[in-house]
Amino acid sequence: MLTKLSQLQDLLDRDHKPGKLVLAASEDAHSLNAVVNAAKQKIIRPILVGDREKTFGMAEILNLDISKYEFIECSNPLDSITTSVKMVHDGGADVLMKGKVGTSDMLKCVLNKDYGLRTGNLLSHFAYFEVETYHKLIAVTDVAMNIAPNLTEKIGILNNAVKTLNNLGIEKPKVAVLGAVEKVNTDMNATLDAALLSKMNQRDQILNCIVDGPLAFDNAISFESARHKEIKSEVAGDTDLLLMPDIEVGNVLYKTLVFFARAKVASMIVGASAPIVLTSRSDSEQAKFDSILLAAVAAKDEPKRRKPV
Ligand code: COD
Repeated sequence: MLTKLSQLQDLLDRDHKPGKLVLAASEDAHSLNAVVNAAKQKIIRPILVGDREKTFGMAEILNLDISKYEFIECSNPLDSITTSVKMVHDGGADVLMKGKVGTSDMLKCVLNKDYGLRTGNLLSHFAYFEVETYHKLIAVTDVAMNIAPNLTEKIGILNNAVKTLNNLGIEKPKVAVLGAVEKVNTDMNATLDAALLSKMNQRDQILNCIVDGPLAFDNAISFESARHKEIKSEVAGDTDLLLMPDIEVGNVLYKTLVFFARAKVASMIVGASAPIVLTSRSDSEQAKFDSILLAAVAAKDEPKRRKPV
């Protein structure tokens, strides 16, 4: 059972061959620090793409030696993203990472039909949290890419996250599909979708996990709360993955865990032809480092890279 994000390092093979990570718009202090740290620990080999003057100036202030890394000059962030995404598309790098660029600009480029990282599947965001008050790592999806997923998109988001957890060694993750209440309320769409997803799981239409919902947040993560409400569930109180009803709820939960609960987090985009480290600009250097680690583990588990479409 994983209880700390640092345990992800144990999942890299002893003879781990660091893959190439391309940092798009490298003029970002936290990202630069995290990438150099990950390179020193032989987790990845960096390629920096961005504004040379700003990147090297920042490295000097941070006392980082980036002289030995491959550097590609791009004068503006949009060029940096395009160059970086194309590089991963063409097989020149194994992992993409967002630097000082907007999330939606980055994602639009990733979804580009000609040179993006589409696979034909849905792409979604996966966040993995270490929360002091919970007994194991807990995943949350989707807090940053799919805005208001319909049932079909929720199935895609769920499958992406389950596959990621399976690759991290969690054979049958327990999935709580969240609603505001734990009973189906026909006026609350999230509870209807949750009930359908649970039934699809029972009927083997969604595999390799145990899905229950609707569950409210308290009974999803607390045995006491579930017992108090007399909820009989294999998932309640022992959830590995929280499936969010939409981006607003997900994003507020993400930031609440980080800012109020001081949780640690690693996150990435899954379902693309390569792992994408996509942290928010306000995330700490530690969150960026842990996200690189998570992506490196994910890249290792996909040796036969899915071809971009
Ligand atoms: N997976 C695969 N293909 C997708 C996905 C997806 N998740 N989303 C869209 N597509 C495909 C569509 O099928 C279509 O072919 C093409 O991409 C464009 O689709 P649009 O027009 O619906 O998408 P865009 O380009 O307008 O927007 C896509 C974004 C991911 C940019 C958009 O959904 C978005 O802004 N998401 C939120 C990002 C954000 O601001 N996050 C911040 C939180 S920190």
